[in-house]
Amino acid sequence: MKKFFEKVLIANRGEIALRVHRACKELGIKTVAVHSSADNEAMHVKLADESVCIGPPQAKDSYLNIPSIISACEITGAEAVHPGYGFLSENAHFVEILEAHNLTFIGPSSEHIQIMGDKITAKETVSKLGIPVVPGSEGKIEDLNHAKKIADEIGYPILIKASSGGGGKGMKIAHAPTDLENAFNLARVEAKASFGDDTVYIEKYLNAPRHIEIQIFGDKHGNAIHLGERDCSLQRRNQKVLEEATSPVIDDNQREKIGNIASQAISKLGYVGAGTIEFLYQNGEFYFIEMNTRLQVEHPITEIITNIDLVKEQISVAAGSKLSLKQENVRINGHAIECRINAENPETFVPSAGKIITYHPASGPGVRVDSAAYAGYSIPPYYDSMIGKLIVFGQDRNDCLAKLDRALDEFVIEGVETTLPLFKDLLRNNDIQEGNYNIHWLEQYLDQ
Ligand code: MV4
Repeated sequence: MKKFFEKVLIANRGEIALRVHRACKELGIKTVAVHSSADNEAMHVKLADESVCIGPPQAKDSYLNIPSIISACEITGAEAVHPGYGFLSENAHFVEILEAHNLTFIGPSSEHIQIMGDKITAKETVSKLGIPVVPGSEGKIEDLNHAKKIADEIGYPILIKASSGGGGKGMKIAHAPTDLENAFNLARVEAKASFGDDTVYIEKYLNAPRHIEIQIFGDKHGNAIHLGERDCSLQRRNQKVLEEATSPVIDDNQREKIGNIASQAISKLGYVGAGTIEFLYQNGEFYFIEMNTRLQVEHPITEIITNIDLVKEQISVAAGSKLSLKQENVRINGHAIECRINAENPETFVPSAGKIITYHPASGPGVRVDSAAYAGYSIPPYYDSMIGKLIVFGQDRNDCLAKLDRALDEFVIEGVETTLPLFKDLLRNNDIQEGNYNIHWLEQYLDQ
């Protein structure tokens, strides 16, 4: 077994810090946990070989505190940093600082993070590489007259998006020319307030698409592969709730076609590490919206249907190894579904911080639970409310749904409210059973 690094620092918390720790241990790599003073009793700290407290509870003072994390690397002698998702995972400045300290970032180059972080540059870059994009302005909108011209060309409804945005912040729809001035001004004001940058662009508004993303991987030798798609259409307020792979609406031919377009683009770009190319999918067509330059929360469903450990692969390519397999050896098998279990009221989604009294995760055939929770653990109020992920896999979608139904009956969490009951409700719904949903489905269902 190849080690790749002697010691890796994990710059994250919760289930993803544990997930990275597990991959490191299996590779014979020592781990360093970092944590805030609110996370002294956290599972990722208990399991790591060493731990360093990097600051007070607020993320900006601890998990986002770059000097503290660099110091923790120097004190412990860690050679590489895995950022997980969120926090510093898509921070190009952090990557530059690591490089200046001779530390390896387990992820892409700062240049690629920067390109994809600017949504106009990202769209222009991938479009030139042959990826289909949503019709819209080429580059930024200069003023209202420019907006009018573009909107008339592509036809209403149109969407105004912030170039520094992503995740839906600062988006405004104009259904007709009379809406345009208001939408344009509002989008710019919101973009300025949220990101300190009022650069906006325009796209044709797709009214009822699915959100389908392709997992890609590149190495430092110019190789790239794709690992199929994930359907992440079931979401509420830009937070994914349930994801599945494969998508109920994509067949093998479509997967191969969009997958090859994606991996060829990634190879030409020289992109290194794990990445996700996000598309809207409507009327049989894919339209690029954004690229994420990190490991994603929902990566386990891809691991299951491909039988590839994405975190080990990240570590291996960061150390300079070639991708462990070629595209023709990537086989997609069965079906996987992930449910995000949050400490929230299942109807109002109000966060429910506090102490977990009972914790009995589901298990048995076809069940994986990625979580850092345990009985007696107190969920701190400072971070996101995800307690863990229930991941279920079956031979096909129906088998997977049956196993999910059974696993949800087994899972018991007491002491805090959780979103577990929501998934039981969803499974009883005919549209869910048939895979018949789009990005608006869940919000409409919850409004009834
Ligand atoms: C869109 C769209 C419709 N048409 N772009 C929202 C988050 C950001 N990543 C992109 N988003 C959207 N862009 C065009 N041209 C609809 C959305 C959208 C959405 C996309 C993916 C998943 C959930 C969503 C929820 C609402 C809106």
